[in-house]
This record gives sequence, C-alpha cells and structure tokens, in this order.
Amino acid sequence: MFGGQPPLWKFMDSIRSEGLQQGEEALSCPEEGLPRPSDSSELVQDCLQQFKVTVAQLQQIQASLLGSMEQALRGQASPVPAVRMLPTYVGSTPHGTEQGDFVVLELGATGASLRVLWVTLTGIEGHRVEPRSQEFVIPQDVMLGTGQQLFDFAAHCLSEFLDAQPVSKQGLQLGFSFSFPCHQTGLDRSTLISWTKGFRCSGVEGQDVVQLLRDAIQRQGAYNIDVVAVVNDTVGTMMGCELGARPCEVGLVVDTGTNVCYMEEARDVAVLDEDRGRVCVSVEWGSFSDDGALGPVLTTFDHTLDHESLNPGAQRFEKMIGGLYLGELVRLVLAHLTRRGVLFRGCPSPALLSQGSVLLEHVAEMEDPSAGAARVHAILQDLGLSPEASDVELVQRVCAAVCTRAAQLCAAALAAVLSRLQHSREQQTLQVAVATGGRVCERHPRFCSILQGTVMLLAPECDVSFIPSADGGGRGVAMVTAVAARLAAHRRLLEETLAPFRLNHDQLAAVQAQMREAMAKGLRGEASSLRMLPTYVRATPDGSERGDFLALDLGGTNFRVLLVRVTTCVQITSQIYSIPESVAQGSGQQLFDHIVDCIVDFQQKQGLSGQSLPLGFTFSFPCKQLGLDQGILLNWTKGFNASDCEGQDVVSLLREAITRRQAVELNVVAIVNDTVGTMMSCGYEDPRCEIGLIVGTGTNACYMEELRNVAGVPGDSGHMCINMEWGAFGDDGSLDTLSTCFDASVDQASINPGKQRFEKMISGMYLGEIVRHILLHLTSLGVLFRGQQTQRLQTRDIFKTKFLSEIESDSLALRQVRAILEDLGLPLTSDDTLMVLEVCQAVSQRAAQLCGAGVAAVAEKIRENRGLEELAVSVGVDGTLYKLHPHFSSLVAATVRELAPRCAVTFLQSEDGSGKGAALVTAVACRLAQSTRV
Ligand code: 0WK
Ligand code: BGC
Ligand code: BGC
Repeated sequence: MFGGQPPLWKFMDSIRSEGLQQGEEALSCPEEGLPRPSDSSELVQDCLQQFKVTVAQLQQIQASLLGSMEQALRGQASPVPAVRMLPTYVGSTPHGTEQGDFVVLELGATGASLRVLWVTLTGIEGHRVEPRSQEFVIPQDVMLGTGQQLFDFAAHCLSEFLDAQPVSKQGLQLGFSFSFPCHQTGLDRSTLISWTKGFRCSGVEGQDVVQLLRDAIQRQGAYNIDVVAVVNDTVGTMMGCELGARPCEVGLVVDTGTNVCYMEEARDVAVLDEDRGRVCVSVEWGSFSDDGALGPVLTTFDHTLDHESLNPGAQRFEKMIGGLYLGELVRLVLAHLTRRGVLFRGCPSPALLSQGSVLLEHVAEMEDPSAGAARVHAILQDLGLSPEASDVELVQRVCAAVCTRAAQLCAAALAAVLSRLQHSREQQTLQVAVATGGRVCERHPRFCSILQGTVMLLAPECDVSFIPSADGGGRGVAMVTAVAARLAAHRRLLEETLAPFRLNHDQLAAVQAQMREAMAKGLRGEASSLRMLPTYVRATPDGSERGDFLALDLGGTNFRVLLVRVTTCVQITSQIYSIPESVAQGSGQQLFDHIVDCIVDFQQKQGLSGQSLPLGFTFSFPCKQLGLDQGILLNWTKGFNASDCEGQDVVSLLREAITRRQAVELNVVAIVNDTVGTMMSCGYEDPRCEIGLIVGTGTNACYMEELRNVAGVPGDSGHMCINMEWGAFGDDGSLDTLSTCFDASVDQASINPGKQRFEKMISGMYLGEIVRHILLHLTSLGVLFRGQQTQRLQTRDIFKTKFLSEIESDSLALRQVRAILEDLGLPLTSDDTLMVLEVCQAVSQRAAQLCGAGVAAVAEKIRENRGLEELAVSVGVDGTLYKLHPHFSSLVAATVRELAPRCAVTFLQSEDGSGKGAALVTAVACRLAQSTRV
C-alpha cells in the first residue's frame, strides 16, 4: 500500500487547478455533444502523444544531465548547476567485515511513513540475519508542522519499536537514512538544503538534521542512542547490495521521490581536495531541470501538477518520475479526457477531481497486465467512476504512457551517470552493478524492464547489472553506520591519545610559574633543573664595534665557519661543514681536530691563511663559563656525545686542536651559547632585544638578568646575560604531570635518558619521534593504517620533524600530505591522512605552547626585575623548527600574550644566525680590552 493514508494531495484541495471545475456543475454529465469516436481517438492520441519521448530527446537529457553533473563536480557556481552532486563521506563500498547490531531509522524514502529497523551485521560473507522492522505512518500535520514535531515523532517511533525488541537501553548505535538533499560535512553531520516529496516542516532547512534527531532522542529520554551516521536512501540502497565479488557502485531509488548516487573519483570532486580514492556522490537529479532538454517533454499535465505541488518550480524531474507524482499525472490526464467526454461518458467523480486520489499502486495495478480488466474496473469504481470496457482499456494506456515515460526519463538520467563513470574511470566499456530500491522499482510491473531496456539503448557500451535491494537499503544504512561507528571509535581513541597534548591555560600558567621558581633557584645557585649559567656578556653591542672576526657555529643542524666584517654594518661570509655522527659521537680530540680542519679549509678558501683573526665560538651546549673565553662543558645534548669533553673547558680543547695542527694561529676570544649569539645578533639591529631563543634541533633561551640577582658573579649593578639551559627544565620531575608515555618512549630511546625533558617535548630533534610513537600506538589500536604495522614506521627517526612543518602547512592539500606519508611506505586512507595531520598538529601545538610559557616566564622576570607595569622587549629567535614550521611562531606569540599580558614581546627572526652574534661578542670584548689597554 503506497503509504495507506489519505492521499497527500487532499490537504491541498485549497489550491484549485484547471483540472477542477467549481461546484456541482463540475460533476454534471453532459447530456449530448459527446465527441465522435474519430475525434475522441484524436483527442486520446494528442494526449498520449505528449508522453512520448524520442530517443533523441532522451539522449539530449542524458547529455544535458551529464553536463550539469560535471559542472557541479567542478564546483562551478554559475550558471547554477541543475543537479547538486553532494559528497556523502562514504569513501568505500562495503568490505563485508562490518559487524554489530544497529538501529536504522528511515525517514523520507517512503513519503508519509518512516521505518525503524534492527539490523545485525555478522561480518561473515553470505551469513545474513533478517532485519526486524516496523513502519509508522507520519500524520500529515507532522509532515507539514514544525521540525520539532517531526523529530519528536521519529524519536517516539524509535522508542516504540525498541520497546518491542529484547535490547538494552544503553549504547545503541543508530544510522539515520534521511532521504532529502543535504550538505554533508561528515558521516554524522548533514544540513538539510530543502524539503521534497510532500514534507515541509518548519525550522529544519539549513539545520543539522543529526543534531535535531539527537535532541529529540534526548527529549524522549527513553534510550541512550548514539546517532553515528546519516545517509541518503540511495547510499543505503547501494551499500546494501550483495553481489559477492563486485559491489554495487550505483544506488538508484525510485519511490515517492527519485535520486541516484554513485562512486565518483575523489579527485574529480572539487570541494573535497582529495586526489585519491573514490567517494559516493548523491546526484539529487530530482532537481534536474534544463528547459532545453526537459522543455520539449514537459506536458501541460506536468505544469499543472507542478503548479499545484508543495514546491512549485522545484524537483521538476522528480515530478515526472517519482511515485508521489505518477498517480496524480494519471489523474490529471483522466480528468482532462473525461472533461472532453472521451472517458466515463464525460462523467467525472469527486475522487477523479480530487488531487492525489489516484495513487501509484492504483497505477501499478491498472498497468499490470496480470491484474486484468476486472481489477482495473474495481479500482475505477473505488474512485467513484462507472467505467465501460473502452474506459478500462484507455485508462491502462494512460497509465502505461505516464509510467513508460517515467522509466525512460529515469533511464536517460541513469545513462548519464554511467557515461560519467565511464569517463572518470577512462574505460571504453564499463561493467557496473546498479542497486535499485524504492517501491516504483519493486512494485511497478514494467518500470524496471523499460528502464533496463532504455539504458542499454542509451549506454550500449556499458554492461549493467541491476540488483534489487533486498530490504530497501536498511542493511546498507547499517553498513555505513558500522563504518561510521568504526571511524567514530577511531576518532574517540585518537582524541583520548591526543588529549594529554592539549594543554589548557592553567597547565601552561603552572609551567610558567614552575619555570620562574626554577629560574630563581638557579640564579641563587640552588639545586634547580635550570642552571641559569652566567655568560659574561654584560652588554649588547652599541654599534661602535669594528674589525674582521672569525666565528664558529657548532651545535645546530649545520656547523658553520664564518668571516664577519664589522664596519658601519656587518658583512658575513660563511661556509657550512658537516659533523658526521661518528665525529659527534667519537672522541673529543677527533671532534675538535675536525673543527680546526674546517677552519683551515675556510681560511684557505677565503685567503685568510696565516691570519690570526679574533675568533668567537658559538658552542650550543650547556657550559659553565668562568669567563668570556672559558666554558666548561657540563654535558652534551642533541645527539652529541664526544668523549673526554664533558667537564673540560672547550676553549682549551679548541686551542689544543689548533696547536696540534701546526702553522695555524687562531685567537679564541669568546665562547658563546647560540641563544646568546642570536640575542646579540638581533640586538645589533634592535637594542630592546634582551632575550635570545633557539627552537631548532635543541631549544634554549637566554636573557639579560640584573647582575645583583646572579649569585656567584661579583657586582650588583648592571646586567649579565644568563644562559638558562631551559632544555633541562623538568629533569627534576617537575614536568612529569605533563609527560606522556610517548615522551617517555622518546626519552628512553635517546642517548641521554632522563635529561633535557623540556627540550624533548619541544625541539626538532624529538617532535618527529614523538609523532612516530603516537602513530605506532594508533596503528596498534587499529585506528591507523588498518592496524598494519609497517617496518618503515618502526624505524627510528624515519618521521623527520620537517615532515610536521610540511604536513601542517596550509598550502599543502591533503593529497600532498598523503604523498609525504606514502613516501614513508605507509598504506593510508584519506581518514588516516587526516588523523596523521591531527597528530602532528597536537604535538607541535604543545611544543609551541610550552615554549611560549617559557618565554612568558622570562619576560615577566625582566619586567618584575625592573619593577615595570608594562615591559616592551624583543626576543631574537633562531632555529629550523621555529623558522620553518607554519604555525609554531604564531602559537608561541599567542601563548606569551596570554601568559604575560603586561609584556609587549616582539619576536625578531635572526637572519645571520648566532655566528654574527659570536663575532659581535668578540668585537665587544676586543673593544673593551682595547679601551682598558689605552
Ligand atoms: C642557527 C644558529 C645556530 C643555532 C641554530 C639552531 O646560527 O647557532 O644552533 O640556528 O637551529 P637548528 O639548526 O638546530 O635548527
Ligand atoms: C530526495 C533525495 C532522495 C530521493 C529518493 C528526493 O526527493 O531529494 O534525497 O534520495 O527523493 O527518496
Ligand atoms: C643546548 C643549548 C642550546 C640549545 C639550542 C640545547 O640542547 O643544551 O645549549 O642553546 O640546545 O641549540
């Protein structure tokens, strides 16, 4: 029974059409002047001829619809495409492994009724459990009432159905089949674009229908149901099709309305920015209207029907095919022919003049040759008519004309979809399975055969198999729900895994406070994870420095030798040399001999051989300085581990190496930390630059502290630059509350476990490894890469930190992210790519926020040192991570603004690195030495 309730049209009696005449006279039977038989057959011919569609017209519709589809896929907004081509976030046809019990709520596919199903997926090929279902008639006033009414009604039906099922009230997962045009932004987020098919509830268009259903279920309060997926009925039909090896890739529904979906190449769906894989697209061909193509086949009856419909001008194509309209089209033709005296001796019945009185199942039966004339007679009598045999035969011809055209038009549209598939798959001959659903397909005797025949005519190079959907798509919806549930579970596991990386304001303020406390202790010379090392740099350059200086820059990604010429400006010539791991982790002698080799090579290349220029040595490791040119290495960091160096004065080690290399003379004047070099280098341009920050292979900061606060250094006026060595912050366990198991894995695998804890949460040497460990963890949970652990991903340092910068760059499309990951040999889906991106974002965001908390602590220290309400200070910054990561610097600045609102902090990216700074420190030292000598 096509919805078994008073015909939808009834309520629209208010709208009177030309098919209706007023009052009694409309129902009067003409005494005389019935048309002559010849006229009537002409009249009949004219009438039925209107429903004849030529092959050329069908081909034109096919071509025009294909054009609109490709226009919409390209995202072309004007002219507005005639079809919507809505991505559905269903990226694959069923794997067959989906399993579980699911509730399915179907709304809209069958007009004024909704259906609730209980579907059990076994995940075993061919093992099928029959779904249990119940249908509920939706009262008219609900279909035209408020959205809340409709969704409350749906929630009520859900409970009523579940009350009858032996199921628990908790943890139910629901798939929502919502058969209307929607913009989907996720498997469980879908905004209604416009109602179709007799629905017109207020307050729903433009809303997320999943949220509306969740709210209604909440209001109902009987069951705890998680709505995990919303799908269009065509998708449910496609996903529910079981064809063994080759899944259906097209889902066609012809029920009260009509629509189709198919698996499109993701790269061709402009809005998706994907380049691989496929995505199911709901065509929404019901709105296809192209005057050029459709104009010639639209009849006056179509225009009348549209004019009287709930949505005049919309869904024109659907109104020629959908089951909600076929009966009305037949009624309008019958009323027309009756008024012309051709039918029922010109005597209409009230039913015949009432819209919506002829239902699809009337048409289906009357057309069904097996039904026989007697059945047709009975149906017409039910409509209050007294048919003669000729009437019965003519009524059947009218039904056939209307339905044949519907099937042919549907075929032309389907042929357009097949052509699109052929085109996007670059296949000469296309083999495809089309799942069909909906009561027009299921119940109408000839619809499917005409459809199939016409498709073969219009798309001869396509080998199409039509697979009737077993249960109207309920299983298909459950399949999508199973996939969505799996993805939702994955998302929950991802959120749980990344939650510890999402630091809130209080946590960051606590880090800031702990750092302040550690700074104070370190300055007082008490036990602290912050050594607060005096650097003997008391002033930033004043611009009067002059001369040529050599500088070395060791400790970052590259080892550089520089010639720095200081006049009114600073000119730098430099050369990068590599420090092989074997040297960095060999003997100290080897390392310093290598350094001197590089210097000599540089001098030769720069024609400086034999010259003994003052040399500034940027040595980016924790050193206890006893003077400007004396620095005892406290411990190596960042993968360096040369022996016999820790506890030694590295300036002496360098001088010994120079000595070992005869005929080389170098005057090592100063040793500076790279943070100090960077501060000095930027301070040369901006005297307010009193903080130096490195976020590169390692991380650290220095700043100008009041001498009075520096224990162990005589004098209490003026300033001294303090190298905080904040990389070691937290080595006393003060950061353990923030440390995750992934941080612990990275620390344990490092050559200095337990050391440099702050650095290992922030700097470039470690972020890639943290990400890799998280990816391994998520793979072991089956969340990523289908749970397949790859050899590559288990390789240390395979996931470079620079990948984070590349993957998080806004300019990179998802496809480029995928390319980076595929180069790592990772078999990934688009969901995997998105998750890897989120992992990278979480890890780098935490690093930047922790770094920002550190800078805020330092800026506040300087402000309080000077008893200032407001402080304006600049920070000289260097380091690959800070410079190359697309969001790191802005996240640091944002955190500083949040935690040190009374400090206006300007970040200056150092252009010349700290080598220039080392040369300037040397120049200041030489100037001061000069001035004391004179
Ligand atoms: C460039 C500086 C150097 C510092 C390096 C840090 O000139 O002194 O060590 O930045 O960044 P990284 O190279 O470790 O990324
Ligand atoms: C809707 C489609 C739906 C089709 C079949 C149309 O009115 O716009 O979303 O798939 O009916 O139910
Ligand atoms: C070192 C610091 C250096 C920082 C940045 C850390 O590992 O201990 O001395 O400033 O890396 O290079």
